[in-house]
Formats: sequence, C-alpha cells, structure tokens
Amino acid sequence: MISFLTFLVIVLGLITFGRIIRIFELSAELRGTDVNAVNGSDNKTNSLLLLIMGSAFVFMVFYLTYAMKDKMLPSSASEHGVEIDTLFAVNWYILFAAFFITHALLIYFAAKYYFKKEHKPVFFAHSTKLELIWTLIPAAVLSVIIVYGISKWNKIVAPAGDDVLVIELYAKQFDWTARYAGDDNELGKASFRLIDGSNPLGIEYTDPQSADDILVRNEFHLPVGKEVVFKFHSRDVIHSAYMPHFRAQMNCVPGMTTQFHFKPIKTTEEMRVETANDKFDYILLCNKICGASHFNMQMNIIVEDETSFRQWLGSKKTVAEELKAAAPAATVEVKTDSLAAPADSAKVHAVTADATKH
Ligand SMILES: [Cu+2]
Repeated sequence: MISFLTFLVIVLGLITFGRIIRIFELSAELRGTDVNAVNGSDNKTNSLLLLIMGSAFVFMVFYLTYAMKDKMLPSSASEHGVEIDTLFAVNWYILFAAFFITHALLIYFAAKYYFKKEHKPVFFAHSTKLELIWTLIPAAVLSVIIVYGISKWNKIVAPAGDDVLVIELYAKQFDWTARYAGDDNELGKASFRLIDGSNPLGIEYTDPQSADDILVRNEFHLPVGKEVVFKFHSRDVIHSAYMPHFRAQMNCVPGMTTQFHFKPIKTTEEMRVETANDKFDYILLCNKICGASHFNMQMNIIVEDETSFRQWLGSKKTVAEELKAAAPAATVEVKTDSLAAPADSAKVHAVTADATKH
C-alpha cells in the first residue's frame, strides 16, 4: 500500500513539475522573451552548482573510502601479505593525493572561469616549463611506484627455503582436492591418463613417492610459521586458487603446474580473536568463472600450531593405506564384472595392464 502511495506521489510530483515548467514557458511567451536564451545569471548559477556537486563528489570519494573500511579484508595472515598491503597502501596514498589535487583544480577553475560576455580568453599555445612539470613529476612518481613494486615482487617470488611443506591444490569442476606430499615431501607422479572414479587425481601408484601422499577434501590444515609451497593443477578448465586472507592467488591451468609459496603467520584461533568473530575461517575460493557451480568451489583452511597440524595429518590415510583398504572391494568388483560380461572384464584387464606400465 505504502509503495503504491509513494508511486502515486512521484507520478503526481512529475506531472506538477511538468505543468510548472509549462506555466513558465507560457508567461515568457506572453512577455515576448525566449526561454531557451542563456543569460549571465544562468551561467553563474551553473558555475555555483558545479562547485557544489564537484565538491560533494570529491568529498564522497574520501568519505565512502573511510566509511567502508570495515568491509575490507582483515590484516594479512601471511608474511608476504603484509608487504602486499603496504604496497597497496602506498599506491592508494599517491592516487588519493593525485585525485584530490587534480579534481580540486579542475572544479575550481571550471567554476571560476564560467562564461562571461565581456571576458576575452588568453591565447596560450605552448610552455616548455609547464610541459616539463607535468611530464617529469608523473614520471618520477611512476618510477618510484614501479621500482618499489618490482623489489617487493622479487622478494615475494624468491625461491622458497629448504624447510617447506609441499601441497598440491588440484582443481576440477567443481571442487578442490589438497594433496600433501607426505614424509618424503615429494609429490608422487600423476597423469591425466590414469584418472578414473577411484583415482580422481590420476596418481601413479607405481611411483614410490606417491605411497605417503595424503589426499584431503572439504578442509585442509596448515602449520603456522612454516613456509608452504603450493603446486596448482587443473583437470578441466582454468580455475584460480584464491586465498584472500593470505593475499595469494594463482591460476590453475590444465596441462601445467603453477606454483606459489607463502608463510602463514596467524592461526585460525588468533584470527578469530582479531576479527571478534568466533566463526571465522580462512578460505580457498575459485576466482575464475569456471562453470555453473563455480560459486560453490571452495575449501576451508585451518591454520594451527605444528603439533596440532602433525596430529591432524597423522589421522589421515596415506595413498598406500587407502589403496590397501580399497583392495578387497576392487577384487570383488572385477569378479562380478567377469561373471556378468566377459568382454568387459577383458577390457578391465587391459586397462590395469596399461596403468602399471607407467
Ligand atoms: Cu573453478
């Protein structure tokens, strides 16, 4: 009901406004003046309006940046993220300064020199001094930003140390699997040719390095204060592993390995205290529109101390243990298959033989 009344008020308001304008036009016609002629006082009004609206615009840019600051990510939970945040902040300070100076001058001069009949414009074609100023100052500022940015970037992507934890993040439509490299800290070989229902990552079981690998879904854990090397893979399309709280994002590209490493510096518990939110969880998201269920492609990340982490990882089955547990079931499956359809069973044998060749 209220929304209908509001609608009615707006419509009636518009009609009234239209009628008032019509009255002005008619009265001008009677007086014999042209309503469309622009006079000095119109120009003055417009210059004042420009000053008000322009100032309001500049003010709102600063005000909204301040008012929305709580909607930003909490402080970085990784070591390099602190550097990225500083880099961002420095860039923003420079941008805000440049924005404020240029817009204040633009609005002020546009308002000050509004059209007056008696004014004669100055003919001004060239000034080497001005050209130098507006070329050299931006060049110097940009050089600072670029050199500073490159030095930070080189630091961030410098090779990881020796004492690292290796994890593969495997993306497919539409979920993530994390594979820990296990005691040997080396991921076993994998090939897309070996992918099937029971081996979604195509792990080469014959590779001795895969035996101690550990696969986890839904949630993965990281030890605080330890450098983690992530190796990213995709099975189907390009996905993007995005861990916003750690300021990390890397594309997962089919057919190649991409890599990034960082050191978590705050446990989940510490972050829950900092954000005053006891339900806070770090998250891994897909940040590449990869298909219908892209929005749901995520995994929680728990950062905890090394002891709890080891305990958690120890409670998970290694690839070898999972294979052992699955073995009797697999035998039964092959038997029923051979009873039902001998042709199919021959195919199963051929595939198994092929798989062991790798
Ligand atoms: Cu995706």
